[in-house]
Amino acid sequence: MKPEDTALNGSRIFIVAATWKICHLIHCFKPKRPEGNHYNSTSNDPTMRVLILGIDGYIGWPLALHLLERGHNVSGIDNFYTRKRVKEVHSASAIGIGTMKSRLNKIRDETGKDIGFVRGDVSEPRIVYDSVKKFNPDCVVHLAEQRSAPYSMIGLKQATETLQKNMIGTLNLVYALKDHAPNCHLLKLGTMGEYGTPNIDIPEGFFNIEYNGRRDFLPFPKNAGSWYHWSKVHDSNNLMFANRLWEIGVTDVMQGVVYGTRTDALMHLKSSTRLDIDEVWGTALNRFCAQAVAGLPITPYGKGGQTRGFLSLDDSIQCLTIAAENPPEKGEYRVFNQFDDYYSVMDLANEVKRIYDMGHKDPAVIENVPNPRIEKEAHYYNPEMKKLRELGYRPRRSLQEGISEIIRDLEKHRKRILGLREVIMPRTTWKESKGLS
Ligand code: USQ
Repeated sequence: MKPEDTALNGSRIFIVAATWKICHLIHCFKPKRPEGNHYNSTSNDPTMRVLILGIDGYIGWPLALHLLERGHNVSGIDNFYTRKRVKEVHSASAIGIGTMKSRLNKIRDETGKDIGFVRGDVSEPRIVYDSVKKFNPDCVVHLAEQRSAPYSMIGLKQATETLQKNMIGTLNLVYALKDHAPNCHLLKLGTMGEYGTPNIDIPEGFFNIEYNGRRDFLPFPKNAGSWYHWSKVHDSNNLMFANRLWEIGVTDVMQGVVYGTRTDALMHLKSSTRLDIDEVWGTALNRFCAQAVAGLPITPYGKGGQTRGFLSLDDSIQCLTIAAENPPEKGEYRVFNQFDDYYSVMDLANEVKRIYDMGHKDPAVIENVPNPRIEKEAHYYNPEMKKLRELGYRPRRSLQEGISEIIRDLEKHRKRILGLREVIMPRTTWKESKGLS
């Protein structure tokens, strides 16, 4: 894709929508039962013991419900870090989620099954060691990291916290697995942002390179754009090394920006996941929908040609489930690029406006605000995404459906969103990240 192609016009949106519909009709993804978890080699039981670090989060909670519905034994750890830090920037989830206790009780009432839960911080080695030893997981899904790029750029304190917490949590986990569950699959959430926006195609983790007449198959160079994204790069390096040392089976997921409010399991079990829309914790498409609903301008930063991979929450859960149920070989380190399609933020803003305007008499307004980040605003972008498709991933929600659902769901919480108006417009700037103060 050339730079000028990044501005997705109406016809591409239409083609994407039509192609998606056809794919959906043809493939209509049916989750297959695990074909046998080779980590559980002593039994033919296809169900797994899955430990989710960060179970209270946007992805952690719906993933727990989905895995539970698929018959797996699910347990989780969380220290409510996101709840606490979101409150600190005077924000809150746009959709109320209740306490962990009330969530767990409700799921028990709905399903008759329990999700195990430990309140704790994975940057404390004892918490990770005790949980791994006690639960003896077949798979650990590690989502318990500080996940906001703007948060990591507020200042030195937040940058330090992000780098320390994220890297130490992952380090604790690989040591705990080596000592107590060496055959467990580590499914770790990284980010497409690790690659940056190079002027060549982005492979899935590794690429063939020839230099001075010699060839090798090497990790693709990383070029992240925030302390947060760099923390994930450092994690990936540490995971590759732990894998080399102790043969821990790792899936390092390079995930794009996730959007949406719904998954099948959330709907069946009448539960909700958090949805952040403020300038620090909210992400692009969710924010654009919230801005339209709040009557605020939709804010593509700068020229808006920044192009990223996106996927719906439902697809994110589907992909993580596929990865968990199809573990790597013993000793394998593999990288999955995880997104449905890629779009420029300007195209997404236009699409949110188009969909919002169809159902409302006051049209949404788009305002290209000065970019608070340091990033390219027009660039080549062509990441590969083959491995998950080969394992059966088929997008289940189109972009248009996702946007309509977010707008509908947010409208039910309009009053709550209006209360967050002051924290929606961007304030955290990369250049002015605070030092010692
Ligand atoms: N952006 C706007 N307007 C907004 C908000 C964001 O134009 O109001 C732009 C940003 O400048 C950026 C792009 O949208 O170019 C994506 O920003 P984002 O805030 O939606 O996402 P990002 O900071 O990259 O991080 C999010 C998640 C992170 C995840 C990452 C995937 O917070 O946990 O790893 O998406 S990815 O972007 O592929 O690296």
